[in-house]
Amino acid sequence: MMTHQKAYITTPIYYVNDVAHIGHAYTTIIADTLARYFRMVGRDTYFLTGTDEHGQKIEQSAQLKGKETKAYADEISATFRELWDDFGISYDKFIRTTDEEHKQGVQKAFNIMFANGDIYKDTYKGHYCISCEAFFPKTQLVDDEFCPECGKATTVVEEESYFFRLSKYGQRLLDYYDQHPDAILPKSKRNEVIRFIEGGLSDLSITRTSFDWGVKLPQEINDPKHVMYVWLDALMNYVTALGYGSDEAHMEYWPATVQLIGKDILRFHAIYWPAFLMSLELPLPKHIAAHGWWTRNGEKMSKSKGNVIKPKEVADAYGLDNFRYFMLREVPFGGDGDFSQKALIDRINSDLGNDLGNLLNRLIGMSGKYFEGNVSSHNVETFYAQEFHEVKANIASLESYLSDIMLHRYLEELWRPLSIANRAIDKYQPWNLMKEGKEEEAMALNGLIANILTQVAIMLYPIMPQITQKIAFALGFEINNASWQKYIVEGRLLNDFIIEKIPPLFPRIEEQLLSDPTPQEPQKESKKEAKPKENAQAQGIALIGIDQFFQTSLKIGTVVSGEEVPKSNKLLLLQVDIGEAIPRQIVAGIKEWYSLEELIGTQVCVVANLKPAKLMGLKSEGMLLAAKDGEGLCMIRPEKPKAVGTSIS
Ligand code: ME8
Repeated sequence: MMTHQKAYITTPIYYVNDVAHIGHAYTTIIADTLARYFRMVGRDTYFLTGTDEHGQKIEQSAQLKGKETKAYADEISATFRELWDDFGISYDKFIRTTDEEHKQGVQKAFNIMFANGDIYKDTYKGHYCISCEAFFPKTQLVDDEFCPECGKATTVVEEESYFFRLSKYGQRLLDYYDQHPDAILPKSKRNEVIRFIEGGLSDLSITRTSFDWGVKLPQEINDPKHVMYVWLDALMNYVTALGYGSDEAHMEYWPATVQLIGKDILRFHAIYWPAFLMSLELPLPKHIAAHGWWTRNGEKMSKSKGNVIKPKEVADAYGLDNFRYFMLREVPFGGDGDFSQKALIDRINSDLGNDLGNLLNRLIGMSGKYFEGNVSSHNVETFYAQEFHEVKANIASLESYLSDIMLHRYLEELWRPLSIANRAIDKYQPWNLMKEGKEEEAMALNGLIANILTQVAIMLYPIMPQITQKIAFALGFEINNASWQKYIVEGRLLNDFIIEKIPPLFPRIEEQLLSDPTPQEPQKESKKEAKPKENAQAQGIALIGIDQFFQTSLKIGTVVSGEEVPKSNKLLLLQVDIGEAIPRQIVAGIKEWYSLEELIGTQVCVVANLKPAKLMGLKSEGMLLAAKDGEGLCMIRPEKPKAVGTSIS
């Protein structure tokens, strides 16, 4: 990976159908870590993130919220950007696919692919999953209808479409992955991709005509009813952000060094994307690195499941750097991880508090007590040669873990010098050395610890940029390329200095700081006082007029009958009388909290003018009002019986 001096790191561009959760934060934090590392080691680094704003999914989300699509995209895109700014994410560019330059770049790509014969026009007939923005052949569907990736109902699409000759690139892709065995990381994921390609690639439909929230085809093609398929549009962002198709200002950063993604979008990045690049005669990225899923009690996080964890809340409660450390240390890169506050607290108290923070405290304490804060590196090698050299070898081994994006291993290894230092204190017992008049040995021991902390702080900086600068401050230096060069590359020792007494960096956390709705982690009393809620405007909730409110038709209904939805743990199929000729059929995700007996014959509040939707293949003609918090869900019902069909206002 360290073969060329420039470094280009990318995250996926996130859909603006919803605000960021810890899965998004995870990808972005890994990318930020790599970017900071590359900058620290002196590479000319460019770090890209941004938002993916076109396609049917975004258009539908905006409609559901009653907003104009671009205004909606602006709003959600800004929340991503604000979160990354708040987190100090060191991106160089935040791209939006609604940017003009991006659209120009995508059109240029289309023209080139068209001119070289890789694009042709035909008719697409098949199934499309709007949630995944992906086409699936019938053979891959679950029960002939449901998306194999996300389980939602697909829609049948039959429309004129332009196709990309993906089938032409199968062998070239296989050859490429054969010659570049570390192009896909972790390596275990490579086999998955190869098997998929070997199964045969079909040509890819790359335009749509049934909606128009997307990049238009280039004028030269003269076919205005088509817009680009959102994945062609989105994948191109990695080069349009560098100026492809516009000013070409940063194209020298291409090919990317590492493109970080979640495993859900590996197929798009390891098959479609390189095929597009081959067609455009652009080099392929050095590495596509796919991480696993963060889940909640084993389930994928999603807003509809109510198990989303807000990254800002976690970082505010536990500290941003601690959160970063936890995410990278807790889960082997590529594997899935279940988020729990208990695991986070354990990491903070144990790895960070005991192993790292306490070591610094002991150094501050010992140098204060015995040497008026003076620390000297003289004689470190004389008295502690073995420890010193073990640490040196360990630090030198770290880069290989980073190259393979094995950040959990990197951190695991980085903790060895800390345990060497902690063990050295226990073994040599400086208080006894002082009693025995071996002051030089005691001073050299402090010197050893200070130098170990220096090296650990520098190497930990990309993961914990704020805390490590505080450690460096206590030790009298600043972490940057010069100090990396001096203490890591050249292996120089600290000059004599007076240690700065800083407050403990990782105060012990005794109990969960955020309320936690999961049954597996019983909710404890929150240590922090619940903050009073800000008013709606200050929380960023858009205010609406009364007329907008009345666009929603809310009615009193009575549940007249119901049944369980086969194979579903969540859904009930209810018939609800809202005063119309026949009861409405409503599929409600409330089975975890209500039995049919508890519902039939009772009154509920119904959103009566929702567009019908299909859930597990069943038509749903409305929605029941309910409220869910950490304790579970309850229906919203009239206080006294009311005639069915009564409007709620
Ligand atoms: O897929 N655990 O956008 P997206 C870990 N716009 N990571 C997660 C996660 C989870 N539970 N949920 C999301 C898209 N992610 C497209 C990408 S790129 C040209 C277009 C992370 O908003 C993970 O990196 O659905 C995943 O790949 C990405 O968010 C998907 O974000």
